[in-house]
Amino acid sequence: MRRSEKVEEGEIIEIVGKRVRVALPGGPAVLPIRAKVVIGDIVTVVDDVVVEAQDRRTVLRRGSKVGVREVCANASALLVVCATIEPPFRPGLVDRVLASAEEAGLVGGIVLNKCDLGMPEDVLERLALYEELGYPIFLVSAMQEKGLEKLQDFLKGHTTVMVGHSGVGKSSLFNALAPGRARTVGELDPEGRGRHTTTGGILVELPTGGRLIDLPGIREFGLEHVPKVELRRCFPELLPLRCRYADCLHNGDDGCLVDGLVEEEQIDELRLESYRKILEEIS
Ligand SMILES: Nc1nc2c(ncn2[C@@H]2O[C@H](COP(=O)(O)OP(=O)(O)O)[C@@H](O)[C@H]2O)c(=O)[nH]1
Ligand SMILES: [Mg+2]
Ligand SMILES: [Zn+2]
Repeated sequence: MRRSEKVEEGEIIEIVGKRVRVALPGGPAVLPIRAKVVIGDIVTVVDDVVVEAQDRRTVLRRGSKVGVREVCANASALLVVCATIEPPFRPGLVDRVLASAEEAGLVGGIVLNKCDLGMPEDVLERLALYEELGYPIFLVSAMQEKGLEKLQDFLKGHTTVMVGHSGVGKSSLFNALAPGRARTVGELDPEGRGRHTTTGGILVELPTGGRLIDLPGIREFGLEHVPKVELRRCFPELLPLRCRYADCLHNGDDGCLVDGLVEEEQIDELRLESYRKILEEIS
């Protein structure tokens, strides 16, 4: 007769090649997986094997040309990390990430890093717009460890995912927020290739409170998984619009109010451009 099974509940805190590091009641362990899991998943572990992911409160997805992937589970906030310069601020990427946050039901926000290099006027103007839309903005310098208090205050209440283009200072910021959990600075992000998982993601508890997920494998943030009519919900300024048709996609068709509102500067032109560009990518 088979001896009784050991059943535990754990949380996926790191992807280690084809295995995962799981936080278990008795401490973390690297275990094999028999189910599709992502960082942040609460899982059932039977006899030291991850057999099942439990129901998720949230799931963050990202689309790309090769399909849609789940990147992490149970997060509550998504911050896009940008730089003042080097690399330049890219509103298109910011819009995509914020839209992904809306879609996943996460609180979206922006971290502007490298503030020690000066603050370009046009970037500040863009940020004022995002702030008006309700997104929290954090101005920091990871290198000089400046501006971190306000960010840490925000992080306290959340499990936060940080994404951003290579070179903006994600690893530096991660190291400043979670000392001792060193991420390599100045390294190009690998593209995730794991069959079941993303490459190299990690979830850590912050000494100042809250939890942080670093997902280095992410370069694109497509929204191919969002139905066309749902994309409107991912842009808060489009929500109150009452065009002639209730299912108006705001692409300038008969009876659409959007272009008029852009003209009146009630809706930002670049935001609308981002929306329409994403809309076009959704088949
Ligand atoms: N001036 C300045 N440089 C920074 C800052 N944060 C990171 N860097 C530099 O930017 C480069 C990329 O940083 P890294 O953390 O690897 O970015 P990642 O690719 O987003 O993980 C490195 O040369 C860092 O030293 C900052 O706050 N100010
Ligand atoms: Mg990095
Ligand atoms: Zn419309």
